[in-house]
Amino acid sequence: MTFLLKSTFISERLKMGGFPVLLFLLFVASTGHSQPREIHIKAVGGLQFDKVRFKAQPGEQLRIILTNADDMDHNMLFTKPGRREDVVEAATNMTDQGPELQFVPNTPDVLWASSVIGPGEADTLEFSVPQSEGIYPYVCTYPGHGIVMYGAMYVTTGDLPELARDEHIPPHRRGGSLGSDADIAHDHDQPKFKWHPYELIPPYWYRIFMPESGPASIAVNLDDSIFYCWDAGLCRLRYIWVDEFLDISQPWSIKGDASAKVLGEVVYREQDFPLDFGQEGLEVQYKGFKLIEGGFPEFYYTVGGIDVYELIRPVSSGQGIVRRFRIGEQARGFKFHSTSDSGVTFTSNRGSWNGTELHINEHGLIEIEIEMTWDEIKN
Ligand SMILES: [Cu+2]
Repeated sequence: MTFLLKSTFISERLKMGGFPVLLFLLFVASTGHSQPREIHIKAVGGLQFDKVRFKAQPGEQLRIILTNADDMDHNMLFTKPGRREDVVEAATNMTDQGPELQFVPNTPDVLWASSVIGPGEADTLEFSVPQSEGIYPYVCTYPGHGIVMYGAMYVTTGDLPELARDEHIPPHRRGGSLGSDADIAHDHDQPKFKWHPYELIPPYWYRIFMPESGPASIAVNLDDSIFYCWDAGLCRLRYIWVDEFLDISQPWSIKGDASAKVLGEVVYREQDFPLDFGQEGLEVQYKGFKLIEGGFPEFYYTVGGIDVYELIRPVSSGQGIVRRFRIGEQARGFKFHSTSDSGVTFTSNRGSWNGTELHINEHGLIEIEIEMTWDEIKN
């Protein structure tokens, strides 16, 4: 079939004189008869690709055969050099659209992407390797996987760096073997593999299934002692807890909607959407988040078209958090409803309190900080 098409093309070119034919024959000679080189990569237990790096020649044709040998869903995206983390963040911010779009964010940073494949399934990517040499990451953007499940395609005619010092592969793979969890797929109850043998420095976050929250939850570790769960579906804080962060072995090792386990003690649960712009039933829309001011997530959403940015940080001393809201100029004042009987003390740098309600009667851009503190939990 392919041959036939090429013959037709040549015969048409022949009518146009010798020069294009020569060019075309050169083209056929260089690429026409070479099959793409096949590279087999498996998604395996412990959120990893069995192959964490490989070398490719500039311009070479490749066929990547991705097989899912794990017991949960995965995908695989190649990104432009240095763009892996941005792509993972963009995938995280897809929320509701994510599953439909195979968790592939719409950004030019994504070069090629597979579909989400379930256990035992496979998908194939075929492409010409870029001419420009560089390190092209590949990553699984299934929720919660991107921070650990990745590898690197080295487009180079030179040598690869020493494995132990390769910054472009997951730290736990620099020893040269898989994450030594061969039996995790058969042993859900006692995962032997530690997900993060390297130290994570807060603030950091997981996009993960959380108890008492919607499917689009983000769990944030503020400072290793204060943590919160933010629901990106409803655009609101769900709860705050202290002492210890999460047990994440369950949602990462079992297919389905198992939740992470909150390890510490919950000190606050917010009962309702806290902002009141004086109108019922305003539509709340999640827009994404950005890491700012020391790596803390600032959430961006709209309420009836009014821009809201919410940043949560720990208080500088003691037990508590500061929530900074930046409200767009479309607002004509608003109220903040604190959850009563929560055992948490609320103070703010502007507005006036009326019981559990904070009234802000200002127009234009408003930036307000609300401090929430609690007594130390005694164990
Ligand atoms: Cu994955």
